[in-house]
Amino acid sequence: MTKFGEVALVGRPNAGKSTLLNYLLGRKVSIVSDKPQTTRHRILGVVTKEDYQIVFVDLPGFHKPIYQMNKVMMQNVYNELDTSDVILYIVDASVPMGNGEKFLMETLKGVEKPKIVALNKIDIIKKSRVLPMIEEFKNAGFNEIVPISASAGINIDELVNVILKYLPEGEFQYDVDYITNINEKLFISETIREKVLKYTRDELPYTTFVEVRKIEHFDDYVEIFCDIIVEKKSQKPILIGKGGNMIKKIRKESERELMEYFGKEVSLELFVRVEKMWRQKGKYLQQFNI
Ligand SMILES: Nc1nc2c(ncn2[C@@H]2O[C@H](COP(=O)(O)OP(=O)(O)OP(=O)(O)O)[C@@H](O)[C@H]2O)c(=O)[nH]1
Ligand SMILES: [Mg+2]
Repeated sequence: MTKFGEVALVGRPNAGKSTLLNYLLGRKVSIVSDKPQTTRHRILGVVTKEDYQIVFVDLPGFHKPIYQMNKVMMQNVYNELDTSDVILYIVDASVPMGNGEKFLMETLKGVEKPKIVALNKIDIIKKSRVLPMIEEFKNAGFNEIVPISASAGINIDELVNVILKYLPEGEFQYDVDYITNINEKLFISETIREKVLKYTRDELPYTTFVEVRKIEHFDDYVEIFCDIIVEKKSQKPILIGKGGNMIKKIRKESERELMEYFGKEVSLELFVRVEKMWRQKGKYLQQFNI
């Protein structure tokens, strides 16, 4: 009998959910940054082995929503708490537990299904700090607590074994070679957004949206046209940079990564456009329901 199930990756922003998803898949499907609220979509990563298929679902970090965009993001998280078979709660063990973490912990207490805690980032903390945390989560009613490092790949095999203990029996629901729901267009926009997150600061990372306008495939190269949308006029020069150096850095690094993805040359054209309050507009928010 095979096993099949959906595992929700839940946690505070910046905990390392997307890093873990990419590690589990052995390839990048979900963008990562050191800024919170990087992931905006519900990103599937399917791991298929001979006797099991696990659908890992990467999600936006758990936060209090203010803008319409954040409400849509959080709705996806709540839905997933309902529909998944197993909750994988990823905690950044390298930072003290704040109120947001405590609130999430309380929320998860009310969810009646197998709940596994992954204490992440153990590569950068003292071992002596891990034990009391394990105790705390055990006392809070979580089924299993596994210390890991998603970026260094520590203890991930053990984590998968623990997940398998709780995964229901069932037939595979995806083709054995299916990996992710992130299509070409979304991969392009996410790659560019990752570079924006990497190089910009302050409010800009949270207020940009990348719209892919055109993708043209030629024999030996791909031509891509995108708009980077910002909310305020004053943000445009920041994104463009002195003499265009910021936008050039974003373009060059995105092109490099997209070349790997497409296996051929990529020519990327980026335009910066101002669109007030896009985070409140249905036209843009539709994109989050994938
Ligand atoms: N030292 C260390 N850093 C890590 C580890 N896992 C993730 N990180 C870093 O933590 C930061 C956040 O990682 P993400 O994977 O983007 O976190 P996330 O939980 O997906 O964040 P959101 O999408 O904002 O909810 C990045 O800078 C990662 O490189 C780890 O095991 N050890
Ligand atoms: Mg993420």
